[in-house]
Amino acid sequence: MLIESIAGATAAYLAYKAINEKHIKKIKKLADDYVKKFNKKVSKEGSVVFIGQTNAGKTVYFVAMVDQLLRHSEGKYKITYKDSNTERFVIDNIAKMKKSGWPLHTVNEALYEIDLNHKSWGMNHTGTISFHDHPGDSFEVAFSDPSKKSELSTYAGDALILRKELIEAKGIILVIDSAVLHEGQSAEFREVLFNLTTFLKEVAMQNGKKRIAVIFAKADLFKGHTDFHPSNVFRDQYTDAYNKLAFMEVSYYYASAVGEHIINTEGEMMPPSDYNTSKAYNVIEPVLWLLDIKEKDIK
Ligand SMILES: Nc1nc2c(ncn2[C@@H]2O[C@H](COP(=O)(O)OP(=O)(O)O)[C@@H](O)[C@H]2O)c(=O)[nH]1
Ligand SMILES: [Mg+2]
Repeated sequence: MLIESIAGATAAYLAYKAINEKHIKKIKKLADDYVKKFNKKVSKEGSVVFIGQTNAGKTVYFVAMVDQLLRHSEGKYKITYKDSNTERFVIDNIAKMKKSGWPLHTVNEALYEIDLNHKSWGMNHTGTISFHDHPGDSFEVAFSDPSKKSELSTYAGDALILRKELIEAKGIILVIDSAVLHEGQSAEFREVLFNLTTFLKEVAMQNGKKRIAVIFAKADLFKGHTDFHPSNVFRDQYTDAYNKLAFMEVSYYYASAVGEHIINTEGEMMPPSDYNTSKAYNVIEPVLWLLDIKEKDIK
């Protein structure tokens, strides 16, 4: 474990340097070596991949999305769980939410994948949606300022894999907590966004444009706040990130995986006791757009 994290950290440190030198190929090679050496899990090339800060709402969004995709397929497309672990993860977490609970925070690293098969122009296409769940803050490690981080962070190897997955992705789903935008300036969020979007711009310049769906999650928290528009706040307060994302093909969505919430007797915010994913909104549109099944909404 220690050897692994040191090797991962060294590789990730080299990758940080490579980022500064703007060598996307080099990062990929370092990640490939690391994956091979330690037999690491990595999402299938050409997948739609999920990213976002810890607590942004990725797990809740992913399980609601899969559940809604299953309900709405109606012959337009077919959903297949890649493995029983993914199926169990989705079913267990949806069951938990139906009992007015939230999914547990990630304890073990896991890769959850589903295939989405659809027909267009008489041809069959399969897209894979990958949710690579990391315990801890590999996203933050991957995109925080390298000079401020210990080179020997346990998550450095994961951070390297995350970059490789972004380079190889067909499309990206970036989940942002709307509450973080609503609360105002966050230095940590700003830094992570700056580094992430610098990286994505570089990927776009070197490997070509790809689609990214930015999800402002937990919209139900701001029901009735008609003057709060997360995409405007994002554009006005994180202008650098907004401009860099424009090097990709970007679409913004304001979404809720629960549709509405309740406050329980302990004063905690929970999914309603009659929860089902038909109440969720903007949870399948982004992925259908990323996989070319649905046109981007005209707003
Ligand atoms: N009100 C509301 N809260 C949410 C929603 N999604 C997530 N949350 C809250 O945010 C927490 C973290 O969500 P989670 O999906 O585990 O975040 P992750 O760390 O990005 O996977 C949950 O425990 C909930 O408290 C949502 O759609 N609405
Ligand atoms: Mg999670």
